[in-house]
Amino acid sequence: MKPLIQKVEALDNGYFVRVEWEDGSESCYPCVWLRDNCQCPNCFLRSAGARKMIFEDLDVNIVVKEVTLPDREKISITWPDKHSSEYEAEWLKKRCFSEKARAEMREDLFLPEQQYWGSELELPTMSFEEVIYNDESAYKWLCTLKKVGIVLLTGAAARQGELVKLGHRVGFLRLTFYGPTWQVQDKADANNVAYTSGKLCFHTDYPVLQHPPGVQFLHCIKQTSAGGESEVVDGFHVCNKLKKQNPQAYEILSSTAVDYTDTGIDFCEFAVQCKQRIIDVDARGKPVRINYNNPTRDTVFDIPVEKVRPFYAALKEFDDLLNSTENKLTYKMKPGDVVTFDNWRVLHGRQSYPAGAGLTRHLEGAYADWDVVMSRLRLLRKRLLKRD
Ligand code: OGA
Ligand code: NM2
Ligand code: ZN
Ligand code: ZN
Repeated sequence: MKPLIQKVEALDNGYFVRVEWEDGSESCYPCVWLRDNCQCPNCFLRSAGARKMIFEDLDVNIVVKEVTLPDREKISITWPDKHSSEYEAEWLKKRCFSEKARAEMREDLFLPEQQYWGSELELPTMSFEEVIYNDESAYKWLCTLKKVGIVLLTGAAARQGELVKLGHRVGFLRLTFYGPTWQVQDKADANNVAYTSGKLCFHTDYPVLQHPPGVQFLHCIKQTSAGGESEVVDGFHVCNKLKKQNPQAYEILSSTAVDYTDTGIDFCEFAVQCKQRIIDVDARGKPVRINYNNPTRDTVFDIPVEKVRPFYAALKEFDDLLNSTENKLTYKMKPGDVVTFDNWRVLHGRQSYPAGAGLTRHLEGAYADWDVVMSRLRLLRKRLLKRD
């Protein structure tokens, strides 16, 4: 159902072009934007889908000389320097500047809708095999991962290497100082608290990196009989609760830069330092990323002395909410389970387990970036729905 144009005219001394659609609705386009986005081969490189025109050649005060409607599926503009541009109706419609059209485009591109959850969540579960081999399953997996923040995949082999397959499925994994994939086991002289048999309180992985991994995969290869249970909690849901319960605590956690540190040797030697706000918020104050890992929070704390105790009080309130039974979800991974989750949103932890002789528990872990995961999601959607 292609949109058709009824009428086109220049407005405001040629600074705007107004398009009237077949259904009576209208869209208004600034001429500077139209000229900037000319789709002709001189201005736009089709093979790259990218602008070729250089910004220095754009007259930001440009007006149209003439605008016409050669047929109802496109408009044609002649510019004062005789350059001419054509714009297709469908292309224009998608780029309409109205609040509604922009919101639709935003939703299409970024899938911002999220479903917050508490302990009542039934872990979305899918077959690992199907996600690997079936495009519809892979698409559903990634949509749920984006919306709910967590999906359990079952039926992977109980050996190393399954996450590399999942990495190929999305594109590629994110390399860090702990290697392309990493082994969560009780290790002698552990270079990370995760590599012990101790309890891991709710955390997000790797806040010491300036761009922490967006997505995490944990594959259970061997599970201990006693202990080792997993816990997850929706960090954004808890943020909302904290904001209501104690706006000041929320303010402190979303404004205080906390020092993180990680030093050691693994994939190679490392000495990483970073400052992160535990609750990262966007310009409107909405949480966009949790950066919280107690073991790597630095002993160095670069804030004025009088702000230290209020900070701890705020963090205690947040941590208590993370651990409240109505918010957290507990489960125990079985060999062959792969939990995939939004590491910017979902905090995870594990119960301690007995440090026995020999290997009693083994998970393989890996990271991916949201850019890569969302790119795969869009490509799968395009292929499945045959659209762009
Ligand atoms: C980790 C981690 C969870 C587990 O290694 O960062 O959270 O169940 N592991 O061992
Ligand atoms: N591991 C599991 O931030 C962190 O140190 C999380 C990372 C060691 C790769 C743990
Ligand atoms: Zn052009
Ligand atoms: Zn972790």
